[in-house]
Amino acid sequence: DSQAAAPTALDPRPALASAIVDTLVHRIGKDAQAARPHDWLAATILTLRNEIIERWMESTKAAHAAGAKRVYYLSLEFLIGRLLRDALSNLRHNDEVAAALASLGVDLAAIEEIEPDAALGNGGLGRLAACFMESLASLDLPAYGYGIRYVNGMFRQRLDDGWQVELPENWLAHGNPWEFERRESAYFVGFGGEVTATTSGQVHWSPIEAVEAVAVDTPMVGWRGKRVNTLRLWNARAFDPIKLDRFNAGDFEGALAGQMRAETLTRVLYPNDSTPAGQELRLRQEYFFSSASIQDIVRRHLQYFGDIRTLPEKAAIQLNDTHPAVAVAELMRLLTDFHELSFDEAWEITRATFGYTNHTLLPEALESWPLPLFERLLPRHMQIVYAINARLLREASKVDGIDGNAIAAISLIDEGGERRVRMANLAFAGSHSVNGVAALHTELMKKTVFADLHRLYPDRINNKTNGITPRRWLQQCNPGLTGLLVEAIGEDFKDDAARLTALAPFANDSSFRERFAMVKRSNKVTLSTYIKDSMGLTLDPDAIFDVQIKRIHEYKRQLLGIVEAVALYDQIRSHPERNWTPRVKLFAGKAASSYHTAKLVIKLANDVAKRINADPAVGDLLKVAFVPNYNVSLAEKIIPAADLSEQISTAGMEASGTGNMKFALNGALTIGTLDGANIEIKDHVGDDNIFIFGLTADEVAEKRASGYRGRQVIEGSRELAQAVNAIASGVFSPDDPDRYKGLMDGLYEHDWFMLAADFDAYAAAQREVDAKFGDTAAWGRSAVINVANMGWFSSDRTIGEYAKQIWGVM
Ligand code: 26Y
Repeated sequence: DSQAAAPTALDPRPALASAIVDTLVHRIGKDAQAARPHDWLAATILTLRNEIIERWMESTKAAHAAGAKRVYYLSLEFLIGRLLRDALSNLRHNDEVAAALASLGVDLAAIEEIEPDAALGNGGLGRLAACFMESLASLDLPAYGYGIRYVNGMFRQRLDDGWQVELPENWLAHGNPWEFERRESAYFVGFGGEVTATTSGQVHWSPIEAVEAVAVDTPMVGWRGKRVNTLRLWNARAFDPIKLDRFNAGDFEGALAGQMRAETLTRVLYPNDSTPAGQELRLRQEYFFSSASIQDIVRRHLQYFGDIRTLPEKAAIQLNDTHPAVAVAELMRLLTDFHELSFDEAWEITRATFGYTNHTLLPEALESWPLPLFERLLPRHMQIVYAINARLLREASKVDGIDGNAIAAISLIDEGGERRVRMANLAFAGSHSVNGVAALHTELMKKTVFADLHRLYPDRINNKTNGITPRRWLQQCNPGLTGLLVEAIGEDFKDDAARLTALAPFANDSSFRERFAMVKRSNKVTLSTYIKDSMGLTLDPDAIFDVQIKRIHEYKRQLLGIVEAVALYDQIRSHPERNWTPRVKLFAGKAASSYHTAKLVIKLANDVAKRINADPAVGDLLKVAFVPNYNVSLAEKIIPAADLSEQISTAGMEASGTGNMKFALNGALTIGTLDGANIEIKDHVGDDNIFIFGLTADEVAEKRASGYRGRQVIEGSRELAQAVNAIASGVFSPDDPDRYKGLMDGLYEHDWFMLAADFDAYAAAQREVDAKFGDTAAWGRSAVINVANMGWFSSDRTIGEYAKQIWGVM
């Protein structure tokens, strides 16, 4: 609450403060005395929004006037997080607004903190889409993001006695001052029904069911407010919201059933990361948003350019994984059934317009739909898929070296067992560019999942190593480090992250390193306060902060980190006389609600933490914490405070990783495997400034092929055996001693993720970390060198490559 009085003529408040109060009064309907923090938040956003809207309109008009080609990023996920600080910082209004609010007795940081996190995504893929939107605007490229306006985004994670409990997160509870509903931009999206053809060959699809897709727009502000682009999210509505005849007959539920059914479509985000949802509702969501987006793109193109044949010259559509792959068939449908192009011409336009990005090679994450389901829901698209397939297989059969097995692998239809439509093959065939998200991942795409399609179209697969926006992931989340960088090398790096290389000489400047270390320590103190307040756990800010935060997944090997913590615990207890480096191990992340093993890993981390944190024999030498409800905002708090970044996936399994980039940019050293973008981080920061351990992707493949089992390795490693057996025998779960028996048996019997195989190398690398952390100068030098060399991982660089090499817009 504020003690501030309304401005008077005698005591005129600076313009901005008056504007905020004016908004508060006239838009929110409260005065400064009655306003609650949420009212101040809304008033601040609405005031700031005026400037954003003006730039937004200018950006749209300029693109129109120039007849510019537009980029369309189709993604079922946009993990954008909070927007106020982002907009304030990109518009360079932070200090002004903070001062204006302070004059009204309001703390900007406090209201920033109550803005809900827009969590319309699961993890890496969704956050990448958000970084890309910001970079597109920052590079002044006309672009639209298309997705779904989920009412319930990612679930909120609560821990009950260490077990994950999922709660709905209602991010729209207080309304959303950032969004604009565009009722005039609404489209018909049909499902089911049948397809008929006239004698003249005219095809007609009569859906049995339909919903209306209504656009809701959010402005995406680029760096220095150069440009504001649109994130267009679709809302589903019934055409006939209430059946009055039924209502009047007393059937209230029946009267509203259509509305309910339509709204269900955009109600929740599927909280599965890399484990296919498989349900009909998911396919409906995919088609709903793909169809609305393609209709919108085609309508805009015709309105501006008049001729559908020029679409590829004026529109580049990027598919964020296969989730929008049905858009390929939808564009084909519009071009052939409505714009009366021949199949061949439509296919050429489609392929020239689409690009497809693959984000995972995990076979279980590759989307495919049972053919009967696809056909029932999308009968016309099924026909189009068959037609595309016939053409594709005809082309393939003409190529030397493509045999029957290769044909079966290339086909859009998986014929092994229950017939299924392969969305990755559809996306591949329907695009002129197919890219991976890190160098290793792209090479593995060529060798594994897409080997046969690659032989057929050897020029199609290309690499675009991921990036992160340095605005959110350096400037906004780490003002302390940003200020120090400005003192050292000036402001240039803010416009071009590659200029961070100017920092390199400061690695050898001891007084700079001391100031750098002070910033890190201060960030650690801030995080410790948060953890103390939220979890009641006291941390030593001089300990090494060792952090693994990401979705919980077996291939990411949180279990390896936990087992190593147990081994370290055992070592500290056995050798208290040694000179141990105090360590805080932080974990955070969500598990898909149906992923039992991942949930058990969360419980184990909590059980281990409970026991270790309560053991006076280790005291401050080792603390373990699982921080609940990991999301973008929590990442913004944790990453600037990290000393050590854990990137320890089984080699060959993490397509890229992007958290790895955020940590290194904020001066943490990486301990990691030769996987995903870790390899490129190593190349940029240098071997001496990163801790690489473990099997390579090739070695993992060899071991798997040769029938590797964990047992031999565990029995040959005293440290590992002791830790695994302690966990298996219930040392950390005295209330249920067998809780982890199955989990540990899995390591003996299969160990698909090579935890045992990599354990000794990992433990040895951790002891190297300890030694280096004890050498303040050596650690500080490496940390500074990391920051200096991470500019290449800016998503501006990534988007520049997409723009030049895939989209043709730069
Ligand atoms: C099919 C459906 C259930 C599904 C939903 C979400 C499948 C996959 C996903 C999400 C995948 C994902 O987030 N992949 C990550 O993409 C990042 C951005 O490219 C990579 O950095 C990261 O390595 C990869 O796991």
